[in-house]
Amino acid sequence: MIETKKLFKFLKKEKIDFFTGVPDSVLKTASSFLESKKEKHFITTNEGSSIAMAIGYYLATKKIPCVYMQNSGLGNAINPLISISHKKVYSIPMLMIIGWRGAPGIKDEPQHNVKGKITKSILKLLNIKYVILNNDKDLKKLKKLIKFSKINSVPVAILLKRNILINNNSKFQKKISISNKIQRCDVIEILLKIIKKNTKLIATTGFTSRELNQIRAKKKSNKGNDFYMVGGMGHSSVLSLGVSTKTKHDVICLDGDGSFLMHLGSIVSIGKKSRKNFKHLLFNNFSHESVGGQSTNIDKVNIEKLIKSVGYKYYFLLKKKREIKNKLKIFLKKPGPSLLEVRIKMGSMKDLSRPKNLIKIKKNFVNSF
Ligand SMILES: Cc1ncc(C[n+]2csc(CCOP(=O)(O)OP(=O)(O)O)c2C)c(N)n1
Repeated sequence: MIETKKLFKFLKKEKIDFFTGVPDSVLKTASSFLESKKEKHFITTNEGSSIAMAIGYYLATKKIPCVYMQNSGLGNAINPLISISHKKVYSIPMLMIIGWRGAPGIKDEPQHNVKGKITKSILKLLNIKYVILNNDKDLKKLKKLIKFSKINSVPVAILLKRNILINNNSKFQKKISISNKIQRCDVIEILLKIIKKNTKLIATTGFTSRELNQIRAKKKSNKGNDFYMVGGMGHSSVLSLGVSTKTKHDVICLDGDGSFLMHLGSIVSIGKKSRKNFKHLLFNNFSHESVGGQSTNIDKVNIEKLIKSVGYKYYFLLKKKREIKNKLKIFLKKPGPSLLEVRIKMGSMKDLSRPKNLIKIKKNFVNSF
């Protein structure tokens, strides 16, 4: 195990003091630590942007930036990593800290097992040297690796498994709290009761999928068919678009603000291509709650103006618990493309399970048309 503060102190000594990335539960303590370093830290909307931001930082300072991400975000990062920072293109040095979900030997979810198994191979293919940090002693290897990055002007990486980075200093364990009363599950429970029988529900990565799945397990409603985006964060809306253009039934995308922003360009496709049956329900808690509650930077965004400017017809806002049913009914009745922003507080259902048997889930969904 490595104390988070110690790692950052070490990086500072190595003159690495600019950080950008997308949060991950494995790196939760690092996020908390960085929260106080406003000037030196920026959360981008996706991992490709983090790499690009880091490249920009290097170009302007000649200093090595640090990019952090979950290994599933390597998919987003790969384009600028290959096409800009690669040794044979612009040769840009940087240090990546990668949360290693699904590392061999560690029990994890199917989507993480797939990526976890090939994470080292991906880095090898990209010619990115890495160290696996397990304890303080490994910092020596990291020192050498950073030197290699500087001398050869190339990206290098740290792989961190779950529970390696620890925090014995509770001072920087801050929780964001938003003062209103709605919880995600309150809305989902009512939604399932009032939708039409053949409605298709597509839920985003993290707690939204898990809560929808858990509420289904209680068998309180048999209306609607679900598809859970256990991975592919940020793509639930455009996947819903794909479904909605091929069915007459209502298609509701249950999105999160982090996910909504991750591939924001999708709303342009939705505005252009979607039909009346496309409904976008955005659970906005201003944070990446599923991985620790880090900010998504959506606080200054005028969501209504944004979506209307790309062709959505209606925008609704739900803030009060007593209005849930009414607002949902109006949202479902009005033709799409439309978006209902639900301001939710942090907090999820207790003992939250995860969708199991994904092939069965897919079969049920496919056969529901
Ligand atoms: C490409 C990618 N990057 C990062 C993650 C890790 N991750 C899983 S859920 C999540 C937060 C999602 O935030 P939001 O959409 O706002 O939903 P909330 O967690 O608040 O319900 C993150 C960052 C991931 N699964 N995939």
